[in-house]
Amino acid sequence: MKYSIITTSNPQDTAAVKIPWQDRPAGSGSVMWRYDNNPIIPRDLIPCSNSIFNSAVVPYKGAFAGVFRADSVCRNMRLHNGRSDDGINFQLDPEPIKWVCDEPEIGEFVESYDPRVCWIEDRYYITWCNSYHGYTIGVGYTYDFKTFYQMENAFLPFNRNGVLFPRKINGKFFMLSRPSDTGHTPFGDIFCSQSPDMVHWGCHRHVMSPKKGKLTWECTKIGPGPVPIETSEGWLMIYHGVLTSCNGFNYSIGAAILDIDEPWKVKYRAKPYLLNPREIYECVGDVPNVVFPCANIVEPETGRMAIYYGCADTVTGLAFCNTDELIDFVKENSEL
Ligand code: BMA
Repeated sequence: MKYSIITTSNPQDTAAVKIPWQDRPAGSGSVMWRYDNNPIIPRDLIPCSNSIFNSAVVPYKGAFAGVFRADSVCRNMRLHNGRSDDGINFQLDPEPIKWVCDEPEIGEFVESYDPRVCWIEDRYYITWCNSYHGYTIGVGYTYDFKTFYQMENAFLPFNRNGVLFPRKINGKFFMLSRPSDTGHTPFGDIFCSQSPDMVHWGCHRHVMSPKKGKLTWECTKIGPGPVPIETSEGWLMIYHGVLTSCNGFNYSIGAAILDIDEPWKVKYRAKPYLLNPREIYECVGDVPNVVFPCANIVEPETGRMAIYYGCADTVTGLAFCNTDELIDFVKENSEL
């Protein structure tokens, strides 16, 4: 490999699996390509679900585990625990996760969505968009994907897309997020915050704004996607960007590289998107024209990367890229 991958998910759990993979289709010049049997998770995999999308998967004990957003047929947004032997075919618990929480004020939430799962030191942390008098970032953890513990919310409302870095930086936990409003938020920058204990968050720093000025794929708002990957070139951050067309929001996937020690500093930012809504399952669904990445799994030896993304707020898709190629793409097409 040209660049090295330093921190991804739990190294033992990552080494113990064969990550989902398909070679780039013949004739394609795209830096990111789709699994040819997408979507991998249908909207009605469990009896109560209207849709399953924007979900997080990690290698876990020789197989794959994850936390999944399943909106119910009553259109309540909930998080469900799930498993897979191959990272492609999943079984989900039909009942939502019941969090263990010492603080009833925090535990009584009504909605939860868009989870991310991040291995740090000794456990898998989960961050999600949590309702507490408005949406903010919920935080919890699990050791075994059986018992889930809920901690304090990270921020005041309104905030979405809380994404942890997979190790402490200069002794602190770091989290990316996207402050927002009460509705569908026609704006949004990525910020990063620091915490000594995963409870108290501060030292907030601005990372990136949408590309305003002219119509770009990310001119309305941007938000962090999967857990950033530590590489020899910096933190590789995959994110979503939104443009407002005459038909409403259109969500694509992009990438940037952040400084290792001061990750609010952007070193490179690819001008083109990596993937945009164009397949039928990305363009037709409850919210048309959405590709929304929430997880990636990387094989450090080969740089193969599998990306899990929500499609049209309805089903879950899988895409692939090669980390060396993605880093070169971001560097060669960078415009800050
Ligand atoms: C965002 C979130 C995401 C969703 C997206 C497109 O605000 O609600 O869960 O995928 O909008 O609807």
